[in-house]
Amino acid sequence: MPNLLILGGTTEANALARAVSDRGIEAVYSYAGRVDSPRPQPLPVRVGGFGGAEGLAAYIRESHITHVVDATHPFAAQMSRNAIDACQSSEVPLAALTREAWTAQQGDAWQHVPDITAAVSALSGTPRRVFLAVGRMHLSDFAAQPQHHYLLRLVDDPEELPLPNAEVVVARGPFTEADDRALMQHHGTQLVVSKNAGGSGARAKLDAARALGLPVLMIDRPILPPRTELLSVAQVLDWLGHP
Ligand code: 3Y8
Ligand code: NAP
Repeated sequence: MPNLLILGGTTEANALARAVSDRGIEAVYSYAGRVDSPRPQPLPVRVGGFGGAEGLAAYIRESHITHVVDATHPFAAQMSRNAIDACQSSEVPLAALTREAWTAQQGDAWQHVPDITAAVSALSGTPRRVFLAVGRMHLSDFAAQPQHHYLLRLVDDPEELPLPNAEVVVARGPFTEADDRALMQHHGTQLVVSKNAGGSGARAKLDAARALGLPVLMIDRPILPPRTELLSVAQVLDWLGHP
């Protein structure tokens, strides 16, 4: 009988947690502890870092974990790298539950940049009204371009902001196109900045941008070392031998 560790924090991780719980498979769901009140889960939850790859390997051994599913966000690159190292050293099978990158469709006006630093550079120039929908953790990078009027969407109310000209919407996804369209029209958005998260939980702003004829600055996801990558809960259950 498997004893599964789910590295969570995404819509897909939550769907997996429900399926695993429904089947009575022993599992624990792990959050980093990034937000004040993470979504409750139908599984036992642990919150906080493990202490690097070594700490994760120790956790796997001490908790007699038999399988690890890395269902973290494509930009949670450090966690994913640690999972690969820790599962290698503790000889426990690892699979990633991930989602295809978004690709531009007819009517999209995307400019791709390789990472957050390149996105900051691409924002040089005259002031614009920018919907900076990349969360909180990298906001200080964008302080290099203070000239814009930013619309920020954050999961928790921020203590202070590193941007002089910004308004904050406190909301957690999944979001809808209608709401994102209304939000962007109300703000007078001229440019949307987005991570290429993939999945359904954050794509509303891209559909709204297309509908409004707005350009998108699309930040490509970090490159990860090779690992087993699955694209659905069903594939994970098969991988666990629990279809
Ligand atoms: C703590 C756990 C669900 C899962 C919800 C998904 C979808 C909605 C869209 C926008 C983009 C952003 C952000 C986003 C989305 C889902 C999913 C997703 C983007 C929660 C959650 C945790 C986090 C952490 C948080 C980051 C931030 C990123 C906000 C839970 C709600 C911008 C990523 O304040 C902070 O420190 C926030 C940190 C990492 C990125 C950043 O750099 O700030 N996610 N998000 C997880 C943990 O502690 O382990 O409470 O549910 C989960 C979700 N956020 O169905 O309910 O699956 O991707 N999360 C991005 O894509 O750019 C918002 O606003 O359009
Ligand atoms: P990260 O930069 O890859 O990870 C940094 C460190 O945070 C990791 O080394 C680990 O600490 C800890 N950590 C990350 N995810 C963890 C988890 N699920 N359980 C336990 N510890 C975790 O990660 P991040 O980008 O900050 O993402 C943190 C969480 O937010 C993840 O659950 C991710 O799925 C979720 N999330 C992130 C984004 C995003 O845009 N980055 C978007 C949506 C959701 P130790 O080294 O001490 O073990």
